[in-house]
Amino acid sequence: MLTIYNDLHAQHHGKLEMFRGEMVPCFEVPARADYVLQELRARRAGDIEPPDALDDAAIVRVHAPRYVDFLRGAWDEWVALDPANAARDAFPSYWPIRTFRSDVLPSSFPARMGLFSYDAGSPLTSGTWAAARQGAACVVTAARRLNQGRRAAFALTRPPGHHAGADFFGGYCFPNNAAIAAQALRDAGAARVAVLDIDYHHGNGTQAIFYNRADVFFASVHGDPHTEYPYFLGYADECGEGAGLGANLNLPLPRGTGFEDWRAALAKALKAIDASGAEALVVSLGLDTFEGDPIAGFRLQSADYFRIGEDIAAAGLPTAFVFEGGYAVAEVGVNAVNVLAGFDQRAG
Ligand code: Q9C
Ligand code: ZN
Repeated sequence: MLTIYNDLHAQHHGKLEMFRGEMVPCFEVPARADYVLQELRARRAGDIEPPDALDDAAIVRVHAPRYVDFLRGAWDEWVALDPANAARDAFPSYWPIRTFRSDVLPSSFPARMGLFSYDAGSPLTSGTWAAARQGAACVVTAARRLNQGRRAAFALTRPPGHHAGADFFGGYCFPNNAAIAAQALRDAGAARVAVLDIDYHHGNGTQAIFYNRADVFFASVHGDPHTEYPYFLGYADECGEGAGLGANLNLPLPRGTGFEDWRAALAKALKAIDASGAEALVVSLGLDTFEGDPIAGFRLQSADYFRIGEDIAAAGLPTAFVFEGGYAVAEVGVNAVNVLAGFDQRAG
């Protein structure tokens, strides 16, 4: 499989995240992508290329311009608040929850940090924008390679993307890479595109971006939001709205679910994607479904990831894989490349 690698990913390097009243070391670390790259090389899993150059137009196709402007300047504004901030990552402290206004764009940077986020677990660092922007370039390049006739491509990038909405960050995500990829495929001529999200956590950002659209079908298999992050979206009764009614499928599963039940849910998602008439597929490839993941609760084993790749290949669609979560750092490379190898073997 062709890999488009984000060579700038390590510029996003959060130190600590807020967890239950204390700051703990980040789970979303540069080593995650390093392990995947190392495994791709060790197994000679295909060519590894940098992305084509990108302006921000593809990002603004799915994100609000004022949010993109905010991300672009956020680090400099953070340091301008206090030169000592250069030594610590930026976090929000205030959020405009129900009854507050979100139409006003306050000049205060801490206020805008809250306006454009929904959790305190996603540090913004000096190189977040550089890394994130190059990540968008990776997914647009992957989409381009599909249009040039490739059966599949893998965007190896971080930070991940699927929790980011049109105008907010959260869940370690800033731009929504999968949404940018899906939109790029639409813009290049695919009449309908599907996003299959197999990260442990519901892809709330991707769902929200496409919720009222019929042209991008979203299907997700994830931990039940009653008990699992992101808690406030991802329930089975969310089916899309307006023109998008019927183009959203959530398959929440209880914490502790093993591969047999998980695979049955994947089959349902793939059946729905087939029925949607999608001409191309974007896979939000989270590996935090692994039994050893430190922040998630499913019980998949490394060998199961081959079967996942095979099942996805059987859908027969041009497929862009986008790297999302997966925090068992030492195993994330093996598990990711197992999916790609299973896909390649089945796709031939
Ligand atoms: N102490 C992705 O997998 N909070 N994001 C977990 C851990 C947020 C996960 C708390 C999890 C976000 C892309
Ligand atoms: Zn996740």
